[in-house]
Amino acid sequence: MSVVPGYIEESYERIAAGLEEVHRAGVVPIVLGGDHSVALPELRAAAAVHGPLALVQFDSHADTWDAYFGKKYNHGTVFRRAVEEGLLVPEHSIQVGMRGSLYDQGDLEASRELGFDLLTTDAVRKLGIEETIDRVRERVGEAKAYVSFDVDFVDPGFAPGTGTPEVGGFTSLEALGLVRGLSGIDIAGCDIVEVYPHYDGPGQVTALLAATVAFEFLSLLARLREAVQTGGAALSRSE
Ligand SMILES: [Mn+2]
Repeated sequence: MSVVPGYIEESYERIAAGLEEVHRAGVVPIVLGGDHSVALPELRAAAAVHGPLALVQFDSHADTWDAYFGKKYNHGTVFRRAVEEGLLVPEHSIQVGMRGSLYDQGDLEASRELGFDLLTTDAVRKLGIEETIDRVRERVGEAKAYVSFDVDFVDPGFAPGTGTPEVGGFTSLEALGLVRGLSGIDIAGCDIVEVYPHYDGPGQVTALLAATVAFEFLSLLARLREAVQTGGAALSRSE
C-alpha cells in the first residue's frame, strides 16, 4: 500500500491499516524509515491489536513537541500524540540518548511531564551501558513494548546519513549492546528510522548500522518466539 505524498494524515491511515493486518496475523513488524513520523501509525496499529504499549526509544531527540511550525503531525511530535491518543503506557516507557541542540528550554521536561522516564546521553555515560540496560528493563517490566531506534542516537561519525545529526553520541558497538540488552522484553513491534541514504558516507556506514540493528531485532524476536515455544524458559541477557 502506498503512502499519499505530501498528505501525512491520509498516509497515516494507510500505514496503520496495513500494519494492523500484520499484527492481527501474529507477526511482529520491523519497520524501516524514513521519517520518525511513521512511529505514530505504527503505534496506532500495534495498540489496536495489543492495547497500549511501553515505549523504548533510542534517539538523540525526545520528539515530544506539541507542534512544529504550528503543525501537529511530524517527526518532532509523534510521542506526545501517541500519549494523547492512549497508545502508550508512560509509566512503563523510557527515552534514551537525548542530547545536543535543544530547541526550547522545556524540551526534555516535556517528556517527564508526559510520564516518561528519560535518560540523556550524559546520564547514560554516567550510568554505563549495563546499568542503562537494567534501567530500561526495570521500566518496561512485563509490559508489551514498542522499540523505536532512531539512527541519530548514534554519533554522526558512525551514522552520518540522517536528517538531524547530533554530535557527541554513541558508538555503533554501544548501540548494539543496548539493543541486545533488550533480550526477553516482550516486543510487539519495532522500527529503525531517520536513515537518509543521500547523506550517507563512503561504505554506506549508516545503512550498514541500520541493517545490523534490524538483524539484532530479528534475533531478539527469534529468541522470544523460541522461549514461547519452549514453555517460557527464562532468557538470559548475557548470552
Ligand atoms: Mn532523532
